[in-house]
Amino acid sequence: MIDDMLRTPEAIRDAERWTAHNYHPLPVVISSAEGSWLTDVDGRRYLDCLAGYSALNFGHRHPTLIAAAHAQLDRLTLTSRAFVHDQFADFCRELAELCRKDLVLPMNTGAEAVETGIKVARKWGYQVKGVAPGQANIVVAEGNFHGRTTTIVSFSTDEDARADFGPYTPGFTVVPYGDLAALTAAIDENTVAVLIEPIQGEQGVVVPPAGYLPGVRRVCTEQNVLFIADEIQSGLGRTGDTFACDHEGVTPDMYLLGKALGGGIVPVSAVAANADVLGVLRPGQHGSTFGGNPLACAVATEVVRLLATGEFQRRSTQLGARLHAGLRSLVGRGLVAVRGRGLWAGLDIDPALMSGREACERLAERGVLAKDTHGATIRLAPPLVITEEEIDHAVAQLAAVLAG
Ligand code: IF1
Repeated sequence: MIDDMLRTPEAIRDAERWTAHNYHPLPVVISSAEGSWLTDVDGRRYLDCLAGYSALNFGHRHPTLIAAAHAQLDRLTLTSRAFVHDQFADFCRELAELCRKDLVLPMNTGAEAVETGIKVARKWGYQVKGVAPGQANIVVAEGNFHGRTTTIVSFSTDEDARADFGPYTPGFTVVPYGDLAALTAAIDENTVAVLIEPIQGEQGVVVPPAGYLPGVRRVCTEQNVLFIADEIQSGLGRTGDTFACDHEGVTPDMYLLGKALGGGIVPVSAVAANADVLGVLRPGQHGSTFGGNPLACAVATEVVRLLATGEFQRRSTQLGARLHAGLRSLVGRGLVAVRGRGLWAGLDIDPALMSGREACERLAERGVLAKDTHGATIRLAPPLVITEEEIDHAVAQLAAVLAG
């Protein structure tokens, strides 16, 4: 009887009726959220261990970010880049300073930042490095995920993401992730950039071997190739540092940022690089209707200020140690392997027990929301505002699911 009264099944049917089926969401219908907690249409509460794929690093509706959005909504929301607005300079300056770079180019989605990085690297290659016209190539990694545009899926190694979207964009060389020798061998006189995730998110939170990122940095410097770090998911506090590259003291030539930069409120992405790179762009050569809009800048400036304190990076380090200790205790008790850094973990479940999807369905029944990546792998990426007790609760629910 109570099930008949639940609004969830009806809300799911309505959603499925009117949308393309490019997702297979868990059967939960969220209606409100605060901090690390979500509430569904029937009043059930869930601990959020996905955080919008790291777009909600500061939790749902962080008061500082919501206040910035409310204030800006009552003043100015959009001008286009045909004019300047009074939120723009602060955002670009403060983000550039956080990245220790000269310049920032604001966009909206992560894929737009990636596409911007590809275009800028190619133009830099022709105009600065002297690569023959139309010959630029970019080295990328197996298991990459950089977004869903036709150019980006052209170099994906995930058939689900790539199949039947051709003809594909040329100019990309795929090498095994973490293999510095293969990456070095793939660089030739036409290589303008290496584009990698410092930790591969969708592949299952894959941390490269120690020394790999410093090696990529060294080889790119030696070969006059731009090192582009896609920190859209790994950046902005997720791994315990401001950027995942920081963990090994590596500074890329270009940061690609997104997700949490928008505070979980508006889509905000950006490319940060020095003037010798971003300076290749002239008016009319690249742009976006919403890129750098006043509302986005107002929220993202407060995001940068939250990160400038180091508080969230410390939380991610300290609470991440607690999370990983708890997860490691489950290896051999249903988990095969645990990977990750900070408040970010990829878990390989014993495939004989259940799939990642099934594990996430059972976790949802226990009030914890997470997302599988592939096969029997799930990722945990809670908001960085999560508490020790909530971490212990999530690990306990996972242990119960694995114990059957
Ligand atoms: C989906 C995955 C995660 C990203 C990195 C660029 C982008 C993403 C490292 C593009 C986006 C999102 C896309 C979303 C689910 C999610 C995802 F499962 F698809 F792969 F997080 F792992 N670089 N990742 O992770 O940013 O254009 O989406 O703003 O497409 O289902 P976007």
